[in-house]
Amino acid sequence: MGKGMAADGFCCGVRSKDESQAEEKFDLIGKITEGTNVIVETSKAAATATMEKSKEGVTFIAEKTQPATDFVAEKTKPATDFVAEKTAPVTDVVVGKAKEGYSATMDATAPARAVIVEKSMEAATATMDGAKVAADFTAEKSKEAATATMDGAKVAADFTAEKSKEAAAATMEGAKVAGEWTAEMSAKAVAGATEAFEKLGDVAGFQSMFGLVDTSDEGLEKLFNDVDDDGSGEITDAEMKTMLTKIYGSAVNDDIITKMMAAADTDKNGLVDLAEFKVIMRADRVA
Ligand SMILES: [Ca+2]
Ligand SMILES: [Ca+2]
Repeated sequence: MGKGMAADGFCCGVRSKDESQAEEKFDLIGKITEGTNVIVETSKAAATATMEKSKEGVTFIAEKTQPATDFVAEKTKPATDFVAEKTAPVTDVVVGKAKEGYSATMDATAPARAVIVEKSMEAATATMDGAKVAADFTAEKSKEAATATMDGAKVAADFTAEKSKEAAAATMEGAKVAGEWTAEMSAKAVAGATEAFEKLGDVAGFQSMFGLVDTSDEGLEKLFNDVDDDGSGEITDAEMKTMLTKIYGSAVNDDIITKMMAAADTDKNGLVDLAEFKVIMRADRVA
């Protein structure tokens, strides 16, 4: 209780007007609750009764309609059976005809299918044959081309060999002619030198065999060394002959060599030394 209520005198054992009103309200709420409970209970009972009655109704209807349903079923069964009985042969016929149609189609198309297979085989065989012919043709042509190439190469090789042979023969011929010409010229030179030697006498002849030379010490030493092939410091008959053969291209007569050596070899030892060579090359020099 608040102080405000205390101010109204509610706490002093005396029922105030407000307190009486609150009690009335409380009673009223109790009555409402009670009424509501009655309504709920009554509704539940009514719903149960309705369910019960409906069940009874459905059962009743089912009971009453069953004979009718049976009657209808009984009456329609012959019709249904009749339909089934009548359609069964038709179904068999349809299936049979379909089977027959398939067989007939297979039979009818068998020749055509056989022809297609046969023609395919023929086409395949023809293709194989064509490819083989083409391959054989290519191989044949390749072989021919290879043979032609080989033949061409052989002809070219033969031609080259022939021309080489001809060129070699021509070269040999040319060399032979040149050799003969050179030999002829050498022979003439030797003959000329021999003739000059005979006319000039041994000393001047000796000089003429070497032609015009440098008669200084240096020039004669160089020439002497060229003739003295083995560098012994003395010239032998053989060394003299070798040098003159070099100069004239042909062997000089041995008689000339003997005369030249005898003319130069003043100490008569059979050899010509540098001093003897210088003397004879400078003696009474004929231009
Ligand atoms: Ca010598
Ligand atoms: Ca000598």
